[in-house]
Amino acid sequence: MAIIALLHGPNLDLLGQREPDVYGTATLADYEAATAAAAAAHQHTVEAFQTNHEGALVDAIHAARGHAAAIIINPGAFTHYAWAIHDALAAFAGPIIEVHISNPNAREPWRHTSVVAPVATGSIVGLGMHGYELAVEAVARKLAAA
Ligand code: CA2
Repeated sequence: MAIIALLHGPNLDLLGQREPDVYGTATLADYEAATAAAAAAHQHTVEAFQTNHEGALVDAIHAARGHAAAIIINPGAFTHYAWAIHDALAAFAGPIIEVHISNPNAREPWRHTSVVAPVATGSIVGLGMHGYELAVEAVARKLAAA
């Protein structure tokens, strides 16, 4: 059994409250519950955290070092420019799955760059909640093979 850190960046606390055409109607609590259920099927535990502050997200990534076996992270808009998030993730030894609810590559050009992708084990975009369940499957398989 392993701990998976599920980390969400800015504005994702608004899920289900605005922009349902882009992000659907599920709330952040729904995402966390679906991820936890997928992890429980593999006897893993999810510890979820959301913040609107870059430094707090860096701190959460640091806290995962030596505590969580893997990170599933949706850094929100930090994805596109926050090199401090990149550097913090680079210092994490386990699998890192970057997840986006929408497909940033199909949206505005400034969303096409991810500074997180180069330090992620893999990235899953555009699949909504299913993307989080797939991220858990990927983590579970990586941890089983480790
Ligand atoms: O598609 C994703 O998961 C994103 O990470 C979401 C970020 C966006 O900046 C990325 O480019 C792609 C934005 C999250 C904002 O979420 C909201 C949800 C409801 C209402 C308003 C914002």
